[in-house]
Amino acid sequence: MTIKLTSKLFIAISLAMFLFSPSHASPDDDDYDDFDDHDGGLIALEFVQRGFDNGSKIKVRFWGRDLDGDGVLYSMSGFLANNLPLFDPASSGAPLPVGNEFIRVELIFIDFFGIPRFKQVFDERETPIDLTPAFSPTAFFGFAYNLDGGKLGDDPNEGFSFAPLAPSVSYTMGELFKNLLFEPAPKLVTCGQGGETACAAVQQFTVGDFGPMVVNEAFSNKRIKVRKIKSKRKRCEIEHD
Ligand SMILES: [Ca+2]
Ligand SMILES: [Ca+2]
Repeated sequence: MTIKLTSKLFIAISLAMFLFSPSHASPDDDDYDDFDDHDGGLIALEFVQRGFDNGSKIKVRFWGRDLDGDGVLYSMSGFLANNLPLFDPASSGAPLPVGNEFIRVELIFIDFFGIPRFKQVFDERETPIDLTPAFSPTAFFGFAYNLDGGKLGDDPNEGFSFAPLAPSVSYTMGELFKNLLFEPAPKLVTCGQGGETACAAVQQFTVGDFGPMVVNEAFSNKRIKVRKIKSKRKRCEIEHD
């Protein structure tokens, strides 16, 4: 068995263990106003990804700090950093940088797989991203966005992996994570390319005889325009529109 297959099998087994794990934080958490921004370095951004079939969309808000000042808001669990390159046959297999600059992300899925709406919250203050190579409930967390005011996912070094999310859903975007999708899904590309390509995927799993099985999936190739979160009032408008 190749390293690639071994790694995939390991991830499949690991994901199965956490398929039905509870949310990392209460979906009703509403403490984002408590963020300390005394140094003015708080990054508070939001976007909506559209372009899925049947009008499905995802609303996302996230908070973080560019701690190393490299102009990229970056987060990569130790598990992903060490295993993600192995999925790419053209890759040298070198680990990605491990680290976390994320504080919190809120995701609202609308009209996916017969579910009108569900919300998922990840908060690093409650469930820290595991920076060790070992598997943990945050092992599939990864994110990279160039803080140049541009779109998210239109550069090959960008993307994210938000998983596992209840109810047994993963949300993956960008070329950086193109090899993370469970097959037979297509490889992800940078957003906005034409044809039958996709830059983002939502996959829903169930437990099969040999590990997780994809039971539903949806794709989008819509570019993601990122905006600053300006006020609580605006936040509420978005939540209830
Ligand atoms: Ca950074
Ligand atoms: Ca970009």
